[in-house]
Amino acid sequence: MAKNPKYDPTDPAIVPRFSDIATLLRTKRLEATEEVDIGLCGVPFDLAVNYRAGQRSGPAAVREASRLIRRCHPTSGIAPFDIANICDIGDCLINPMNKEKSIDQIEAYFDGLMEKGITPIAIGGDHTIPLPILRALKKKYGKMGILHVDAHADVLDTICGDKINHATFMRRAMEEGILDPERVIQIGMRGSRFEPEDFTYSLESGYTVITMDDYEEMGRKAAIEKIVTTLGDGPIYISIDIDGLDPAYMPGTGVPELGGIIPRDMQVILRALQGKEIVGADICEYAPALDPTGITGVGIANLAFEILCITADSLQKYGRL
Ligand SMILES: [Mn+2]
Repeated sequence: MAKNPKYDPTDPAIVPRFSDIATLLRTKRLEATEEVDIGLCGVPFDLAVNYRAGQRSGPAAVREASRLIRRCHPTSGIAPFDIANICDIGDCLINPMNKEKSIDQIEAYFDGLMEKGITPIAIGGDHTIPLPILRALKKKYGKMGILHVDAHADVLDTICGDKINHATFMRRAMEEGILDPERVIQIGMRGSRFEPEDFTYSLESGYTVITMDDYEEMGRKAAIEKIVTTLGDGPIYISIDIDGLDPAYMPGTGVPELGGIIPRDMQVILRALQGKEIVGADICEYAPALDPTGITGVGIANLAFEILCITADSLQKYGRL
């Protein structure tokens, strides 16, 4: 199999998994330059959660869990490292003493990636980080569709009087004209609510919402059809709050909710996005201190590989390599 001459991935068939320094999906650790097509990066920010913190340690733990990942997708056959120049470009700088400065730093960092033509796949960090990421992407792509996987709709106006935190990004992004509401799909919503109206903003804005009750009624196949149809044509972003998945499989998160998406279904849903114009993605809310077995980190590394495969394929299809 021909390898991209620009890139020599670390092959676990040659270099043992337990050796060397850990990187995201075993890619080379390189600076974010114009040579990079897809930048895997960490955003170690957790200053805007209202319950259990520790998501700042997510990127480092996903690097360790990435040791398991191989080079080729088992179902699609996509070998992303043969298609695109994919690197671990390190972590976005944040200020652990200042939320507002950190949000600005994150936006500026992703502005820089856009200028260099790098498609980002970010590992959080709490679920505030999609807002500054999407602000940067909007300057390049305009309004986007989004697949938002989460136990919570993240459309509250405020928590404790605060407007930018891990429960508000899907509202702020709409207010700021970042999202095309007709191409917004939210899936996985469940759990007790603050108020009966917690989801009203989603519905009034025209988002398509598949709660876990809906998902169980309609089944995976029909849900995938709805996701694919809603996202339609044009640029899409993928944001996974890991609490969208069932805490039996993904316990290492700040706000676990019973009765979520199982990892197998999440894999199949992501595979169904092959062919879409994917412009960026994140997986957030992993708190390794709450993950004693490390299984959440392993799950996230595998979901990041799923996203990487469809993203590399997308860049090739849309002529962005
Ligand atoms: Mn969330």
